[in-house]
Order: sequence, then structure tokens, then C-alpha cells
Amino acid sequence: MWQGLRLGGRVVHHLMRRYEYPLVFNMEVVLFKLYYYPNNASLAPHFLLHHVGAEYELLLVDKKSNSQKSAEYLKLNPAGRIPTLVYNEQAIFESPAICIHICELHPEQGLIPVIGDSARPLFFQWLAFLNNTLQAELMVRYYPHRHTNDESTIPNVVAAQDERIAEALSIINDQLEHNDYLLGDTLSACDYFLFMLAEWSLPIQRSPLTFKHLASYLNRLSDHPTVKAVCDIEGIDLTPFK
Ligand SMILES: N[C@@H](CCC(=O)N[C@@H](CS)C(=O)NCC(=O)O)C(=O)O
Repeated sequence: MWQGLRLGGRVVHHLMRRYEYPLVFNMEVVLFKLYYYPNNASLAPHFLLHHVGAEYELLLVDKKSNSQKSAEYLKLNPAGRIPTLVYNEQAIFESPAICIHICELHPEQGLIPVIGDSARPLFFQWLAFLNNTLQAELMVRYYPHRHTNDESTIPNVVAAQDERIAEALSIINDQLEHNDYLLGDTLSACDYFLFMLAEWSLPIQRSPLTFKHLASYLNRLSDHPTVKAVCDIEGIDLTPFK
């Protein structure tokens, strides 16, 4: 059984359901289903679904019991990772791809610059940097045992990663010195993605809050209604950003 929570629009239901059943609430089809775990890589897509005002259902993938590796889930996401988005019966995985898809389905929200806008390549640049560099380094930092066959070297892997993460945060900090948001003066999906990764980075020695411009940006974003609402749903404490 997946534990589902339907959000968006006006109604919130708690329910238990099998995901293969047709999804109909009050005779309305729920368009988006997000397979998530609180404060995991599903957080950025969750911010976006909330921001665009989508009708969506959250389906908890119980990481504690390794449900992301269950045969049922692997049919949707052969990588066995969180998140997965199902839209119009099509499942996709990889959080940046999911983010882009949601943005493109809601172009009126301006969360991705349109084709021809000079900010569009920068959008791809920052999203790729966040996902391929910062997120990838964080994954090694938090799962160091996957990156060594000698347990005694785990502290070295962690220490090396802390430095690499600080380097990535420093590049982002420089970008925010003269820009309100990653792309300039407009909020985009990249900012939600960065907020997710910054939250994960809080326990690190050179936390994002030790970088002046990044810290004040995160402080501002932590007051954004979407960030507040989604963090409330996922039980994420925003006080460290205040
Ligand atoms: N590149 C993937 C990574 C997703 C990922 O690693 N998710 C983590 C949670 S944050 C996960 O599912 N970990 C469980 C596992 O590796 O078994 C994405 O961005 O969607």
C-alpha cells in the first residue's frame, strides 16, 4: 500500500491506496502523482507542483523499509531512487527532468525562461550544476560507504567531500552577490532546487549559512509562501535559515 496525500486546489485528503487504481477524487482526475520521501530529491519537484497550483497527489515511498527497491516501484523507476513523477500515466524519474517537465506544463508561471530568452541557457547551466555537481557531491558525502571499500577511509571521504561542497557553494555565493535569484531578478525552478540542496548541506562544516550572500538569499527564500507551505507538509524545520 502507498500512503497518499492529495494536495493542490482546495481539498486535502489522507488516504491509503494502491497506486494502480484509477485516481478519481470528486469525479476529478488528479493529474500529477509524486512519489516522494520527506526532504529527499522529491522536495524540488514538490515545491514546483505547489508553486504552479497543480492538483497533485503525494505517494510516500517508505525509504525506511527500502520500498524504492521494491519490484512494484522499480516498474515505475528502474533506478530505484526517489522521486518519480507520474503525469498522464507516464512515469519519469530524475529530479531535474521532473522539474523541467512541471515548468513546461505551466509556462504561464515563468519558472523556466522561454526558448529564445538569453536566460534559458543559464537556467540549464545552473540546474545542471546543482544536480551534477552539488547534488552529486552531497550524495558521496552522505553515502561515503558506497565510495570506498575500506571502512577506515570513510572519514577521509567525508572530509574531502566537505571541501568539494564548499567549493560549489562558493561559486553559487558569488553568483548571488549581485543577483536576487540564481538567474538574476526572477525566481525560477533553479532556486527551488538550490533551496533543497542547501537544506541538505546544513550539517556540513562550511554550511551554506556561512556564505554571506547565499545565507541572506536562503533567509529570503525561507519566507516564500511555497517554501513555507511545502516544508510544513514535509515536516522540514525552517528555523536554521532565520
Ligand atoms: N539523480 C537522482 C538521484 C535521486 C536520489 O539519489 N534519491 C535518493 C534520495 S535523496 C534515493 O532515492 N536514495 C535511495 C537509494 O539510493 O536507494 C535525482 O536527482 O532524482
